[in-house]
Amino acid sequence: MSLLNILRYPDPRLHKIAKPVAVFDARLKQLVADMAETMYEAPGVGLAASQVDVHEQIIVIDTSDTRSDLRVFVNPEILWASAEKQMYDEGCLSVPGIYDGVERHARIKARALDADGRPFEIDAEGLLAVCIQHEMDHLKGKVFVEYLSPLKRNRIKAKMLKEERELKKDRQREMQPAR
Ligand code: GNR
Ligand code: NI
Repeated sequence: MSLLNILRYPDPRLHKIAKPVAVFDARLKQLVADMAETMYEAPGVGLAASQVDVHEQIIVIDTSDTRSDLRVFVNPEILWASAEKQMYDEGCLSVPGIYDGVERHARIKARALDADGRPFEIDAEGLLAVCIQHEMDHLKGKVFVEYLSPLKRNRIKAKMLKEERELKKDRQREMQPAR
């Protein structure tokens, strides 16, 4: 098991389109295990492979209070979405510290494959429905801040780039011998 590095917005690699998984082998199972470990450690309720620079259609989600209900979605599809929308204050591990309202379908029916390649269907509402839609956006190269106004998005981008510069400085300082 190992923790994976999570790309931070506005990293251009977050906008790559994920390809369907064709082979359900040990490599896929290891990647899913590492994504789950990374999600739980963060901590987050979901993680898309795109966020760890793997551009394949793989998502892990756990919206349970006990953090003991891991769901794996490979090659997910939305089969049905309610006309009714819901507004939810979203966050993203690729945009740490930013939370804002996004409107999405209130209920969905989705189809996906599990880590063994077996198909399943799921009806979702509430946070799970939000999370599935948020993660499927990542696979299409879309980050939730793209639903916000250009003004908000540009402020978020500037804040993230400033933090990036400060993180870089900190990392360089760590590399210096103690004085
Ligand atoms: O941890 C997460 N919380 C969250 C809260 C509201 C709506 C969506 C999410 S997903 C996010 C983890 C993440 O960035 N997944 O891509
Ligand atoms: Ni996210």
